[in-house]
Amino acid sequence: MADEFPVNGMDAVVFAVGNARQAAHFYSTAFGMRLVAYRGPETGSRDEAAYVLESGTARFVFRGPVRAGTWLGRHVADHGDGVVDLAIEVPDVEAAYAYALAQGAQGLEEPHSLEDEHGKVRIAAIATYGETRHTLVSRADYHGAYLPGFVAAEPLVQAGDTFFSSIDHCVGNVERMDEWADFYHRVMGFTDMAEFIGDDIATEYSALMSKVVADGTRKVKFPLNEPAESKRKSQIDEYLEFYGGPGVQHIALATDDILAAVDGMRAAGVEFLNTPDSYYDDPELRARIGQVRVPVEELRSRRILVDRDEEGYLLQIFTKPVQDRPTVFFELIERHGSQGFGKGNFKALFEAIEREQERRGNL
Ligand code: TYF
Ligand code: FE
Repeated sequence: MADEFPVNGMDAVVFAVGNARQAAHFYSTAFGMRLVAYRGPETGSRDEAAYVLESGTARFVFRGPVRAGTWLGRHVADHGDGVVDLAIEVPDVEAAYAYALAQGAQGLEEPHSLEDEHGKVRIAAIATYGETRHTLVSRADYHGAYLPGFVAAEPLVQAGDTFFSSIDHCVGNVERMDEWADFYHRVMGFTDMAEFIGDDIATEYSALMSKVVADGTRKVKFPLNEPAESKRKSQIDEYLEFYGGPGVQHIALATDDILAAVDGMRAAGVEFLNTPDSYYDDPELRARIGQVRVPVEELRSRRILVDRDEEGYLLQIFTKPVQDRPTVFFELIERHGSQGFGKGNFKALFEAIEREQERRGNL
């Protein structure tokens, strides 16, 4: 069957933040990213500054308002720092946009070209959950640092270790998961991946339902969470309340050395969720995970989680929210065959999140 909506992969995660200069500094020093491009008042962008950072193929863009009365400033006032755009690289912007609109997507930007001395890109955009959008980018004929309008920039800090090499998945918190899963099925031809957390599996610990949609090649993976009824306030409800609606919850970053990444990021001040010793002492866990590439003690000392399925195993860990609001956070994930999302860790993970919710007074 022909792919109705071919994609090349994630192009960028675009954040709206109160102070893009400081965000760029934080992601340089604490996340080991490298500034590669910039746009701002000095380059003719009168309303906002934007910093483009990379780590491997992962690209983050931080946009901040430089004057009063902008859309961006209003977005930050409403939602705090957050993700405005999960940009997807596609081979054919016209075809992708036409298909999406024919399938009922809301168009936000008609296909158009941007050009400079480094070549040409084609761009369009469609709406997704909340105030989030998917920019569709074709950059096969472009050789500049990011996009026309941006200038190449030197790293903000001296080069250090790189902690991750690509974007593994981008998770959305929504009010109605099935509606948005259907949106990705219909509009992008995405299909469900195996992992599903529903009422059947849900225990007192998983006050959420989750479904993963992905493109046919599994290069773009979008889990979608919906709050579920429980005795206590769902972590997803906490997000929806503090973000002010649906939005991106976490970005998972693929690493080939999660031990070094956690050590480096912790040393730079990044806070990760804690996992109790009982997780590592559990004989059932020990039996289930079998042999992994390091002794369990190496995982325990760093609070790294491990999960295994028929295809292999994965190591993962979650940061605490990275801004004042209890909204966006990050995941580090090191895959060894498993294409899952750590279902076996949901209980331990959700308990850790609930402990944080409790500390915030939001349970
Ligand atoms: O992306 C995932 O599905 C995993 C697990 O609030 C997860 O990282 C699911 C929900 C959640 C936090 C993590
Ligand atoms: Fe995840």
